[in-house]
Amino acid sequence: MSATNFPPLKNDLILRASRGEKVERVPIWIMRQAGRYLPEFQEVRKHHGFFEICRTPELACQLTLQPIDRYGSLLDASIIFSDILVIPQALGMEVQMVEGRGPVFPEPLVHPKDVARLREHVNVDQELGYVYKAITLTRHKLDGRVPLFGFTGAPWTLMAYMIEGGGSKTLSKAKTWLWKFPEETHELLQRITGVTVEFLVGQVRAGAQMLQIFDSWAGELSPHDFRTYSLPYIKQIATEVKERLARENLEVVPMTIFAKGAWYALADLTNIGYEVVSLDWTIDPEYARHATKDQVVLQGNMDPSVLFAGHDAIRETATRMVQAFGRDGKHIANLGHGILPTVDPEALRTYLETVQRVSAEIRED
Ligand code: 1CP
Repeated sequence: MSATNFPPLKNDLILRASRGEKVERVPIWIMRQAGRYLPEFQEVRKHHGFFEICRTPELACQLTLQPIDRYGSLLDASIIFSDILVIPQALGMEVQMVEGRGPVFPEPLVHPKDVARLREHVNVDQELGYVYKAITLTRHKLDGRVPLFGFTGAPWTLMAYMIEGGGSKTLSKAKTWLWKFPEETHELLQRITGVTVEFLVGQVRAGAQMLQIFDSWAGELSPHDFRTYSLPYIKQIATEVKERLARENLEVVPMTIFAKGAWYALADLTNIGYEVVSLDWTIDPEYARHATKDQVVLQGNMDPSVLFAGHDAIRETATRMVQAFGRDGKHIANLGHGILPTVDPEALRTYLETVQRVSAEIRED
């Protein structure tokens, strides 16, 4: 299937909002919107392994479309079904998805000498070509209903997984590297950054219309360590991706940074090449506007757990959120982190409906 001649886009609300244009209502999508809370996802998962799905373009496409088919015009974007851990795999590490535990690396990096185990030269297009194929297929199958996000993990978050060997409460092993082996840490982060730039450009070439970088573990770092070990690479990614896209005559797509927990870094995340800064629920919208000097579009940020509290609580919290971000636009609604696996899909519907209704009302006033 060709990465050209895609069907025309019928809903470009999120693209216009990302570029700071005044739009008729707040666009909305949900982090991890294709996932375990959907019975139709569980059904497919019964028959296929997680990474098998990621590597099979037809299956990845099918799962990407599930929330779009279910919620119809209530969603304004789709995100390709994949995982941030495909980059460590492309670097040569084994990652397994273990039932009830999540991702597990059987042989994590223990000491900087283990970095020699990583592939020296990664042919990203070859290793991750299955993601590109899934993106191209999905762009055709979406038939222009909504734009498609490509994504990746930020270098710090990926490095942390590669050292911890999976999820972790303290990240003490990964953090120890920062202070004990700072030079080797920078070398590793730089290698991950190079692969990431290549991967993001490839996703746009394949048809991705926006890009999001997930720094899910940013909030585990002190402000000093975030500025030393995460921010420079996040910045390099945006700069190089945009230069490369322009040079290759590809669309210079809007980019979103989600540095979860890094409320202290909002000013630093402004004007480093990202049009959109995604907020977790601990950040007050007014504070975020002030810290970013109103120079970026803000995304977020309802606490995902509100979706367990019943339809009234969802409506009340969603209304307050839309109002707090204000009537001047520059807001893309989402949750403050990924949707949780035990949420009732109808609770999500109430959230989506409320945001669309309230945001259209306040723009009309
Ligand atoms: O619609 C979508 O958003 C689906 C695509 C998607 C995305 C954007 C998946 C599918 N994973 C991700 C990103 C991702 N993966 C992040 C960044 C976002 C975040 O902070 O939540 C992270 C940290 C991961 C790593 C990961 N993969 C975890 C977290 C483990 C931990 O505790 O640290 C888990 C549980 C996974 C598996 C996974 N990825 C995606 C799904 C649907 C699943 C569940 C797998 C299953 O079926 O068992």
